[in-house]
Amino acid sequence: MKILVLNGPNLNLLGTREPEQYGHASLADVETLCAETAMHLGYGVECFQSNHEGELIDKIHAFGKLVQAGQALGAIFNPGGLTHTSVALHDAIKGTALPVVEVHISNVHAREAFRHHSFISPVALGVVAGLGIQGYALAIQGLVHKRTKL
Ligand code: CA2
Repeated sequence: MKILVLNGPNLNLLGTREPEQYGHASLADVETLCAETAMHLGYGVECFQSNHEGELIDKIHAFGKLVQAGQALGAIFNPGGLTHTSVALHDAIKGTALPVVEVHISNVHAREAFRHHSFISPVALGVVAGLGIQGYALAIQGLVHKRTKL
């Protein structure tokens, strides 16, 4: 049984710039943390990052089918800057009924006003923000708890 760890635009840059905002860990570190967290809960992960909205949508569609087939639990999703702009990602999550926990490394509500609105939150099971990369581990725990009542 798999959990999708989905990261959007520019998150491949983690660990290279803006450490005051996003810390020092790389995307590979995030993915290792997610794999270890999921493994302890009895799940596997598929990790995918893209800088392209359409590729993220295709992955959401594919995982929505896997969830319907009972082969995946849902997704942890940091949509990056697309959080604040993308009706298409909102529609993809809603249209596939993919269970998603939205994650942000930084506390988007303590930043610029344009980061305060999310198109993803209304179609997410829950939201984690401002807890650094540990938020990904907490999001996996939350997804498993909400979906299995573990
Ligand atoms: O806090 C988060 O996780 C964000 O989703 C990160 C996005 C930002 O647009 C959202 O408002 C909040 C930006 C991702 C870019 O990540 C970088 C990491 C290192 C260096 C440059 C960008």
